[in-house]
Amino acid sequence: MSQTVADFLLARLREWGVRQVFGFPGDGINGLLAAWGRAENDPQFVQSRHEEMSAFEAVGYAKFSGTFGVCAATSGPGAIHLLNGLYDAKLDHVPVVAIVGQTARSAMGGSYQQEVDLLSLFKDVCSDYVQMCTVPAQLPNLLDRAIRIAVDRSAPTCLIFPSDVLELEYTPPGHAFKEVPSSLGFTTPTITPDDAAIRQGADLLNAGEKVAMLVGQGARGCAEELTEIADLLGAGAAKALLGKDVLPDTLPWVTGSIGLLGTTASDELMKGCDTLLTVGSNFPYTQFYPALDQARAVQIDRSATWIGMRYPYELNLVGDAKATLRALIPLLQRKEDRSWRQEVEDDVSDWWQTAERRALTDADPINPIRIVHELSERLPANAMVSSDSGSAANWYARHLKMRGDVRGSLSGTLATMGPGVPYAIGAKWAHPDRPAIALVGDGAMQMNGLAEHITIAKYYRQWSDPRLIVAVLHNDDLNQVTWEMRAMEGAPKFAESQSLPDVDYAAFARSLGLQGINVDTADGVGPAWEAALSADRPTLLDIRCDPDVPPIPPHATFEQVKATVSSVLHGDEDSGGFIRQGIKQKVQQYLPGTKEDD
Ligand SMILES: Cc1ncc(C[n+]2csc(CCOP(=O)(O)OP(=O)(O)O)c2C)c(N)n1
Ligand SMILES: [Mg+2]
Repeated sequence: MSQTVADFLLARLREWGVRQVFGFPGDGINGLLAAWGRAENDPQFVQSRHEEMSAFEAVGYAKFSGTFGVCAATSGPGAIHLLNGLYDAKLDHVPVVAIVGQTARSAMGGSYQQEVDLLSLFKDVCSDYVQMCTVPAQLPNLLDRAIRIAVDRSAPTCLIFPSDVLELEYTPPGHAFKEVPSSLGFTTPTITPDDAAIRQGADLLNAGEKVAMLVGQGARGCAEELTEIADLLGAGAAKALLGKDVLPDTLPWVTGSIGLLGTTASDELMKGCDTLLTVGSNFPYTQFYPALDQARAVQIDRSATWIGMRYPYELNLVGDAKATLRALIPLLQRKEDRSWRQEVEDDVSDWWQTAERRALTDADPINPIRIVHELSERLPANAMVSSDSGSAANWYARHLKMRGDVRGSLSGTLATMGPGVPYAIGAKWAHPDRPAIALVGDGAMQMNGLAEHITIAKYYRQWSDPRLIVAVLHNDDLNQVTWEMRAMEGAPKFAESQSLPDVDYAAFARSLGLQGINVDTADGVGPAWEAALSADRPTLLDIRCDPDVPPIPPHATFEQVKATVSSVLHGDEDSGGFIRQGIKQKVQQYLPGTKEDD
């Protein structure tokens, strides 16, 4: 039998090294599914419960593997379901290729069933590259470019296939007018700023007395260079959310996360520095940078598209982070006065003491911070950790202590609910021999996580290390929203919107043949992590935790916050009168980013 377009598409994906495609079927891609059968499921079709999960799994795969992810869906509704996951890829700069079906060419433009204008639908999210394949000879070039552009720009791209095109006989482009032959692969250049620019950067850093570094995901793989620079300059380093795994938190000069989800030590670092070196980060919240006239600053970023924003940088160095840092190192002078470095290290040590105190403060029934604290103490050095949006993101950012080769991620920029579990699934396909751990709110579980446990149960036996652990922060509340309402609006919890129906998450996991553990005492948290980490299968930890522990901003003490919380709770019951008298101001004291005069 001759090769169809779909057969060729799968063969080309194999040639690009693709091992899994995260997808969900439908008749827009029937021709592709038939080809998959003929190809004996190579690359493997990984079936989710919902196309958005397929997209998140592709994003998770890409984030944790360092290569690109591929997802597939049918025309119309399937394609639409992919969108949120693809936006997550776009906003966090992750390479993902989406393959979607379309109605047959003979029906296009006829307002046919499931016909949606897919070129327009994907035009924004896949703005770097979205194309429709209408004749077979287009194909190798379309696919090769979709992959190259996704990887080169760290962005999602999309290919649309009318269903009948997938079933056509494949004919390669020839040596002819208006045919576009193509080729596989590419090498990535290492861009370094020129010598004069490096010299200027070094001069600026040498002139400073109190150097702070801000590192983001663009600095991944540069721990050695950052350490050398921190030692030479007596500097400290704060980490943006997506760069949390760039430097381990075991280093005494690493201040942890920055911003609303940040630590006291990062806050002090930014407030006290006279020089800022930003590497591979576009951390958006200006108010957490040094004051505008406080520091001289230099930024390193791989792309001029993303450089120079957020702070009035004196120098914007476009270059590969590792190569640029390496070029800087020989020009940097060791700072003999180590007092700033000592200050940074003292603040770091204070922060971790504060963190522990907060985590071990009693709450009813369990303090959610404790869940992450106990995990930090037991975290395998090769773990891959994801967090969902919601209160878990606060505890992940601030309290999870990264060390060894631990990798971590979350929806940093779109901050969408729902990727915690599918990211962990994507991570397991990237590294089946490493444990994956997801921190997920009960709202996110009800939205996506419960259904995706069916996917976990379906596939876990294929992973050489079967451990995929989901810790559910069971608070019967969309708690992050409840706290945002209190802080930003001065409004009490609106139960109709935020209270969640109670579900036995662990029982659901057990019903699927997974390990499910209900945890309702603080002393049970540590042993529950241990049971999950020593299990021969995936585990869901259903942990009852206190919705009255607020996301604490850098400088509030736990005791202050506890006092505030009880006032706020009283206000909730008081249906608003008490709120107007002062809760707003009180909460604002503890949650920065709100205006005094709101
Ligand atoms: C798709 C989506 N819908 C809504 C939101 C707004 N939102 C952010 S956090 C959150 C609540 C999360 O609740 P849950 O998962 O239970 O976590 P908790 O904060 O209670 O720990 C909501 C609704 C969002 N970020 N994404
Ligand atoms: Mg919740």
